[in-house]
Amino acid sequence: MSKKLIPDARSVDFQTDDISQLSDVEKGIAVELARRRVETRTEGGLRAYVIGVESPDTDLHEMKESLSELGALIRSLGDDAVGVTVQKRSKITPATYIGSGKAAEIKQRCANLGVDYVAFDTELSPTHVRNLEKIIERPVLDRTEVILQIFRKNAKTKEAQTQVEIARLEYLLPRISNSWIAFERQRGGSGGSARTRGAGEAQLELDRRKMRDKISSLRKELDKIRTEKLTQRKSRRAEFNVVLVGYTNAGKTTLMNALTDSNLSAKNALFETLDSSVRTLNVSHNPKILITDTVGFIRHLPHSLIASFQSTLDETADADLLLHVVDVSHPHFKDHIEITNEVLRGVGAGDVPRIFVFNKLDDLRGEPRLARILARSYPNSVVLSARDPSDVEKLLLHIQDFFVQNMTEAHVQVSYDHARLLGLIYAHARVMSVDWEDDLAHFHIRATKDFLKKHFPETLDSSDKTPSAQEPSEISEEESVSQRWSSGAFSFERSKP
Ligand SMILES: Nc1nc2c(ncn2[C@@H]2O[C@H](COP(=O)(O)OP(=O)(O)OP(=O)(O)O)[C@@H](O)[C@H]2O)c(=O)[nH]1
Ligand SMILES: [Mg+2]
Repeated sequence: MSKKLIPDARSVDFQTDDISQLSDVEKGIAVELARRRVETRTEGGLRAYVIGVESPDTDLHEMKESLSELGALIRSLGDDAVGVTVQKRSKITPATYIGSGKAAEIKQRCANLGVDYVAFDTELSPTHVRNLEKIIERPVLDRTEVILQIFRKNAKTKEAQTQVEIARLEYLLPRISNSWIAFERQRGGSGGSARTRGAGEAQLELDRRKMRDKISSLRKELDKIRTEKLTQRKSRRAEFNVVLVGYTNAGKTTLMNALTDSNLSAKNALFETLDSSVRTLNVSHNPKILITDTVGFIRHLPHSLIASFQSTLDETADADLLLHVVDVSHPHFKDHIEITNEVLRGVGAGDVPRIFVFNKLDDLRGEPRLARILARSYPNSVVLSARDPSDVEKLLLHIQDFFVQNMTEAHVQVSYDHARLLGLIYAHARVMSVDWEDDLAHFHIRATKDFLKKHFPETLDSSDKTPSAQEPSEISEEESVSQRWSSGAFSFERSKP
């Protein structure tokens, strides 16, 4: 059963069940209170109504997918999406985004369906939200706000909570102005007296300053946490670092659990994981191989969230290998690959070597050939089900294979004059240590054999100058891995958990 937000406003002396009987002032306050309740609740169970807008240049496929994703985001909050309206518009209405007639229609529909809040599948300006709330008489959220709420609900560690709180306050900062002035003006009657207005604006400035102060103190806290994390990350420099990346709900955590016998929370929900976790892979290998599970991606990921999750995403850019996990049972998995690639490029991880892990093979109803097509189209990939232990073993071998075939350590010297080469080292190799001496820098690096072959061929012996495992081969990747494994080319053993 849904909890009714608007009638709850009676607990602060609204005398009637039916908000339409309230005066405009009371309605405004009731909606404002309902909004605060939606924002600060700790449980789901609300009823949401979803709105999409179709313009002449809208890509219909993209719009449908984005709308159904908004429904999934709402379900991940524990709420129900009880209806949807898509309005066709040739242009956006400046005051209300959708037409005011359509907004009035939506108000009626929401009243009939007992809706608690309306979620727009777009980014709304503070003015849009204020005007829409006046007409619809319910809290109006945009996609970013829904995502922020999920992040808030799922952040468990101090770092993730601080990152989310910064993103939330930054989102609210330009918005409190309107809600506060509207709230104050409603309190002072329509338009408000000059005195009320003055007081409201002074209060607004104070609130904004408080918010900015809070953001900067949270940033300082986050910097401290990051410094500690950086120290931890530096201490992991000697190990190989693998990071799981991919669209949200692709199965990253399920794979992490299967690869490392862990028990992290994996659910059919979006953004279940926000806090990164590091585990050791169950293989005896020197150096150790560490694996990190982290936050997933989605289309239209708010910029404020990307910015506040920068340090988490830095781990991705710093990795030796990415496992790009893809849910192939999803009809639009190719879009997910593109969106993930785009975010990876944006955080500077575009060039990190990667293996595609096409997951949920067991759920590929009616597509028996897809596994073969994928393996052929993506040479450096594994097609599997995270639920099948023999498939997980196969992935483990693939990861080991990658490190044996591709990565090596070397000592190289570069003169200060070679700024470009110095830049390339920092961009494409892992610097284990560096000693500056006279006009030479002595590096101890770990890099792909391809990188060394190109820039420091003298560091490789002749057997390493053969083509790398990254390049597509005549036989399928799967076959090549198992052949090399059975031929005893590896020095790995599956270690006891
Ligand atoms: N059928 C099937 N379901 C899977 C498989 N792998 C994962 N799942 C399910 O997919 C859902 C999402 O799995 P997670 O491991 O939480 O996905 P994630 O990528 O970590 O998701 P976020 O942390 O939310 O970004 C869960 O319900 C898993 O049980 C698989 O191989 N086959
Ligand atoms: Mg996860």
